[in-house]
Amino acid sequence: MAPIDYNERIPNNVSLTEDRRLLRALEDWQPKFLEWWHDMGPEGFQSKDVYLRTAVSVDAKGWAQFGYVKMPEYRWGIFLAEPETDRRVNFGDHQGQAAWRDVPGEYRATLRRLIVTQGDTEPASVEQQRHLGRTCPSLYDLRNLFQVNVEEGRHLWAMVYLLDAHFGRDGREESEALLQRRSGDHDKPRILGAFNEKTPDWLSFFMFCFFTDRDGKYQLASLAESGFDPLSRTCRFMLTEEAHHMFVGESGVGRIVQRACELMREHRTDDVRKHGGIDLPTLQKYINFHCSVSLDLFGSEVSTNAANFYTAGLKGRFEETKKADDHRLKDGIYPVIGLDGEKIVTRQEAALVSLNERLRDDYVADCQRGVNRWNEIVKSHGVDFTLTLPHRAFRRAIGAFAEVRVSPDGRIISQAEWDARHRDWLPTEEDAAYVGSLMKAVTERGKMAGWIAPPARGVNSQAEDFEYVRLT
Ligand code: BYC
Repeated sequence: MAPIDYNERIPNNVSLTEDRRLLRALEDWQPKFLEWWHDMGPEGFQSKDVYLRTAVSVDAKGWAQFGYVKMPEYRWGIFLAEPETDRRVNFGDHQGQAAWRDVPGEYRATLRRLIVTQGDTEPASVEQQRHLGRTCPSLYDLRNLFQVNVEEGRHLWAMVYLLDAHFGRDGREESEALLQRRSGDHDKPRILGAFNEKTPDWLSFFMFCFFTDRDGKYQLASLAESGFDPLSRTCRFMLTEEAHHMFVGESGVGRIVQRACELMREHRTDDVRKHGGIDLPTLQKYINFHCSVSLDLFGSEVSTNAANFYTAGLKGRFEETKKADDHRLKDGIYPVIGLDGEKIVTRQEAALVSLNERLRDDYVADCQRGVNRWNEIVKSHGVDFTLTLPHRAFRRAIGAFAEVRVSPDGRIISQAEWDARHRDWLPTEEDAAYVGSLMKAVTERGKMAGWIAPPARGVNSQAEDFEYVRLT
């Protein structure tokens, strides 16, 4: 396998120079990407030196390289995980066949759609986060934001590579369109709901990284099982980057929880707003919002699309090859929650059409583990409060519960009760205004905003007062 070649205009480990047509297509797209980055990427800071990590190889050691980079000079490129020898299609109707190096003609449209949907989320998140730099709680956090942003940019490159390499003119058109849609735009919105929401403050950003990037982890892990080998290899490498984004989310919220608890103890009060903290009930509302938006990203509980993706060998289950069953699922069943009149019930559905719900189950269990870790912080301060995930039927816009009102603890309620109570469950304008009022940039070395605790350790073991972003 070729090492990553940083002497190329487009760094890559796919021997790009040997495919002149593809190289031309990507070199044609590169300035358009940079134009998009300039227009829609992080606002300000583009000429500043940021302490970023850059992949130098795709193995575990490849992340060792940290250094100051100006964001527009970040070496976005094309990195695929090492090929596995004799890899097979591991599930669905083609199980046992050699994994495909090229797109099977019959699945061209479906695969293209999956890749475009995945690709669309990457620039969308950069657009959503573009104003956050101005209100960073510390240089450490500012640097983490930019690391996330440049890596989402690289994930876009990853999908554009697949489109340009394997889908001809259609692929090139899709690559252009990925730069033309805009998060939240009325006329040309991003494809999936969560990617048109606003990320107006750092609490929302950390929640987004915890909940929405975690959807990314589960979707990428399912696509990493794909019988289409280039997609699998691309996603396997993307997953190594995704892990950092979830760390930013979990540790970010954890530090806010910690600060809230410190203030509660110090001032012997639950009302930490008086002391410039974010109180636990407000955090709970943000959890309810971001969790429910992200649950929608898994699609309907019962989905023939999901069944078709699986049967075709295009998108597997989380850790497909570790599961001990026939990997065809034609006869299997799976418990899925749904509506029975005014009640939420669990039904046994055919396993194939239940794949979205199964992936959502894996996701919810993973989210719960993170919430448990936040609760450990609460407990360690002797505070009596438990953060919880909302019921998965709460505030859903996609799937079986889209038409009903459900409380965070999973009761179907009337519109009147929803109207009376939703302000207790979701961030209100006042909550958003309060959180917004805390968003004042702290950019002195080693300093931290008052509503968030410092991180446990610095990036790449740097000292507390390390200059992660050189602002002068
Ligand atoms: N919003 O059978 P259904 C990430 C559409 S995040 C709007 O229910 P299906 C990242 C659906 O397209 C990971 N529309 O669902 C995170 C379909 O439309 P058509 C992104 C939605 O198809 C943070 C219809 O509803 N990757 O990487 O089984 C930062 C019925 O579909 C939504 C992927 O999503 C929604 N929420 O599954 C940066 C992987 N949900 O066909 C990055 C690729 C459903 O009727 N995508 N619809 O026109 C997929 O695997 C699937 O498209 C989905 C939906 C899982 C999203």
